[in-house]
Amino acid sequence: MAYAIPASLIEEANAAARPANDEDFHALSRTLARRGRDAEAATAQVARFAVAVPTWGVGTGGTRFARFPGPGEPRGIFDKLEDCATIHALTRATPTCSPHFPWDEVPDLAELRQRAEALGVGFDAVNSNTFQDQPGQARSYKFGSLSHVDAATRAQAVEHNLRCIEIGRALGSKALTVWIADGSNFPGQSHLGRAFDLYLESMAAIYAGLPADWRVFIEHKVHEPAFYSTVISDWGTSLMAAHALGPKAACLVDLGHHAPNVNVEQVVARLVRAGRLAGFHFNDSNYGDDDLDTGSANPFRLFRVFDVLVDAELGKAPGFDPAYMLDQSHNVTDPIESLTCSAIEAQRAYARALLVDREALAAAQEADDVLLAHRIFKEAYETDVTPLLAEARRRAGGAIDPLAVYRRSGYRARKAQERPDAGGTRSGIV
Ligand SMILES: [Mn+2]
Repeated sequence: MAYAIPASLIEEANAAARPANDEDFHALSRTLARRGRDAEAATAQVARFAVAVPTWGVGTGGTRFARFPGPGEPRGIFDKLEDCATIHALTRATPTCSPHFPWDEVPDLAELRQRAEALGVGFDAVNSNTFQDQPGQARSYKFGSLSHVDAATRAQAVEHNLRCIEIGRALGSKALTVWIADGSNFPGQSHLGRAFDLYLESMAAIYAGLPADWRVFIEHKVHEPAFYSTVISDWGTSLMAAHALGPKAACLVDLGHHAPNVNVEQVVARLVRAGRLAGFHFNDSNYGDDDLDTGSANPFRLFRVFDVLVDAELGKAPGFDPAYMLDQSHNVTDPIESLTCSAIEAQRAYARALLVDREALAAAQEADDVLLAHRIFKEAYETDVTPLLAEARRRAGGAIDPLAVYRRSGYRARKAQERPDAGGTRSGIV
């Protein structure tokens, strides 16, 4: 029987931590009441907030230089599901995982669905992979996939995406996320216009295979691995593609996939306005697609993104039904610890954004009172919502201090025994 953190361990730890958190939560409630904000309402909303964990995120990541595997790493999708369930048990914020194919391929999809259900984990968007070659693959993606100049290679990439939809249907997923690495490294290497046309042609074939209640998420990225041009480089290209494909296509924003200094929250606002925001991949970055832990380097930027998301949620923006996922690489930490803290950081930014006094903000904006508008905005960001998040978790059956409970449980050491080292790769990104 695979080890799982017992509910009793969480309950015991919560009993010890509760008096202090109750005190802090009541103090915060009073502070917020003075500002006309309702701590109870925000707590209930935070409890409903959910962010998916990518199955590949529970394994140790790497850079293009090296990978430093940790003990007890998941050996396959069934182990990954256990780790995803553990994060949800601690945080109550990650009820679903986002699988990736062919990495998570198994012979029996019904078994995969049953195992996930038994662990209480659902399936969010399914991710396809045409950015690397698989063993025995007929044609290489070295020079592209959905936009490859060779029709047979494009057809192979389309087939793979259709297969992902088929897998997703068996798992109860409702969306396919498509990120392609297609692009060029040399000026002149690729016809920039034709590459986009070929992409649209391929995507139209994938779109035609979507069930009626499915969506396809287009994920753009300005650079890497192609460093001169990327076919789906930015939100404008992504929106053009979504419009060309139809109403089931929407644009996915990943925090690290933009040129330096791009105002990401404004990109989100534009896509909300267009009714085409598919969702958001949370991580953090200093330079590019760093895939640092969510909120670790620039929590204010994360808050600014959430401000737009909450504004859309409260304003009931047409078509606003975003899928949220953590998308980050854990190179030097225990991935479960990183994902646990990241889910909480996403909730933290969400809670702070809920606390923005939007009426007062709108009035200050209308009055051209620049600094007052900024102060109203900043006041919400500066609020320490830690006790509110802990209270939301406790009420949902999670841990007041998830990291402490995880470490006390000895989960990783137990998994190291249950999951002997499979001798996997130590090379970089694989
Ligand atoms: Mn992403």
